[in-house]
Parts: sequence; C-alpha cells; structure tokens
Amino acid sequence: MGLYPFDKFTAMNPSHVIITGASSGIGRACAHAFAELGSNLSLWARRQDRLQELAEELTSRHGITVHTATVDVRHLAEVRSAVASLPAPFQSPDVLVNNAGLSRGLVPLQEGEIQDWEEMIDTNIKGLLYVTRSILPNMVNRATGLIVNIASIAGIQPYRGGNVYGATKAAVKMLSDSLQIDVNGTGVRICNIDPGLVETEFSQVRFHGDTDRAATVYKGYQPLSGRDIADCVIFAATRPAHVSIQDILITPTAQASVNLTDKRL
Ligand code: NDP
Ligand code: 8X3
Repeated sequence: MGLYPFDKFTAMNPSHVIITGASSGIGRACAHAFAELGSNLSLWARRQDRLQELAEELTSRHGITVHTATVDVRHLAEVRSAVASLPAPFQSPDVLVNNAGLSRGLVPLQEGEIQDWEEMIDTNIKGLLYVTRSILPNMVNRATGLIVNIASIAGIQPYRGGNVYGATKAAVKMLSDSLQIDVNGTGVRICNIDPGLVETEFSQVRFHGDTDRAATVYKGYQPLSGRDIADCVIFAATRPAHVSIQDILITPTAQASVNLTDKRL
C-alpha cells in the first residue's frame, strides 16, 4: 500500500478531465487524446460552436460523456459560474489541463501595445489562476488529481519581441514550481510543460489574423503538432499515483533553443 489512497503502482486511467482552450490546437489535441483513453471531458473555450462540434465528434466516436462550457477565463465570474455548473464528477476532475492562452504581437517592448499586454496577462496568468483556484481545493479534499500547466520555452529563454508573452509564461512556470510546494503531501500532482514551436492557430492569433505571416513561422522544418504535446500530457496523466512528472521541455528536433531553429527554406 502506498502513501496515497489511489497508489497501486498501476497506470492511472483518468475518468474526468477538464481542458481549457479546447476549441483549437493543443487543447483540442488533448481532447482527442483523452477521449481515446475513454476519459469523460469538460471542454472550455469562448467559441462554443467549435466545442459543440468537437463534443459531438468525440461522443459518437468514443461513447464518452462530453460537457462543454463557454468561458472566457479572463473573467472570474464566468470561471466561477462554469465551475458551479459542472456536472458533479467534474467538480474534482482527475486532470485539469490549464491550456487556454495566447500571444499578441512580436515587437520590442518599447513599441508594444498596452492592450496586447493586458490580454496576455489577463489570460495566461490571471485566467490560469482563476481556474486553478476554483478547482484545486476539490482535488485537495479528494487527495488526488493532476494539474497540467501549459507554459512555454518562451518562459525560460527570451527572444526579441517575446517580452510580455515570455513574462507570462515565466509566471506560469513559477506558479507550477510554487504549486509543487503548496500541494506537497496532499496527493495532488502538478506537471509543467514547456513546448517549443507547435503548429496551431497560435501565430495567427499573435499576428492578429495575418495567416500568411503566421504560416512562415512553421516553414522550412517540421514543427511539433498539438498531438505531440497531448502525448506528453497523457504520459503525465497515466503514471501511477506515486509518480509525478514535474517538468517537460519539448521542442521540434530542428529547434535547439528559442533562438535557433534549423530552417531549410
Ligand atoms: P491556439 O490559438 O490554437 O489555441 C488557444 C486556445 O486557447 C483556443 O482554444 C482558445 O479558445 C483558448 N483561449 C484563448 N483565450 C482564451 C480565453 N480568454 N478564455 C478561454 N479560452 C481562451 O494555440 P495553441 O494551441 O498553440 O495554444 C495553447 C497553449 O499553448 C497556450 O497557452 C500557448 O501559449 C501555449 N503554447 C503554444 C505554443 C505554440 O508554439 N503553439 C508553444 C508553447 C506554448 P477560444 O478562442 O475559442 O476562446
Ligand atoms: C510559443 C513558442 O517560441 O513561439 O510559446 O514563443 S514561441
């Protein structure tokens, strides 16, 4: 018998999972990956039409229960109301994937748009905190649960124009490290993931809808896919209860660091 009530040295099989930012990219890929495991899902984002379409696809393909919530994580009242409306088993999920996030702009700080900064800070830091504060006490009470925070290589290594985005992701990493200490002894696990270049809608959002510019970010090498990140999340989520995957840094093979990617254009 291990220290924690669910510790059986066997793989965990998450039955209820919340994913924020599930309407696109990494979050959507996580939804597919957990659905393949048979996990029931609560999918959060602002674009309800996309969540609905995804929910119908996953339900019919995998026979799981999929709940959706239209939530802007920047607004505490929306987060609280989403949590209050969750079906009971999702109130204390086996896994929470804090994935909702974005970057806006790629200019030196002296030219930065205040509105872009506020959107990144409100979403990537405050939104993640609002969701975590609303769900974590239930995990602590149940003495089990895993929170996966999607940070970024940009939070570890700076690049020109990445300033405020990088700062928000450095904050996520520090929150993950702090949470390791705060939840120690409760049975709850924290996993921080720092992806490098992943081809999603991320750059379209960063460049305010300029799809041509966004496409150039992923040209000349093979970027990561959302699925590559989802595989890391699944690995962390399926370890036995006594195993904590604290940190993962994952890049395309072509990417040595945030400032060096081998592009054969
Ligand atoms: P996408 O733009 O494809 O997906 C972002 C997701 O976040 C969408 O589902 C979007 O949903 C959601 N989202 C954004 N703002 C909010 C909000 N205010 N409230 C609720 N949901 C929101 O990008 P990625 O999949 O790449 O990004 C996912 C995470 O991965 C982000 O945190 C990003 O910083 C991080 N990351 C991405 C990397 C990359 O290279 N792509 C590398 C490292 C980290 P909707 O618009 O419907 O609300
Ligand atoms: C996304 C990776 O390097 O484009 O967080 O900022 S990067």
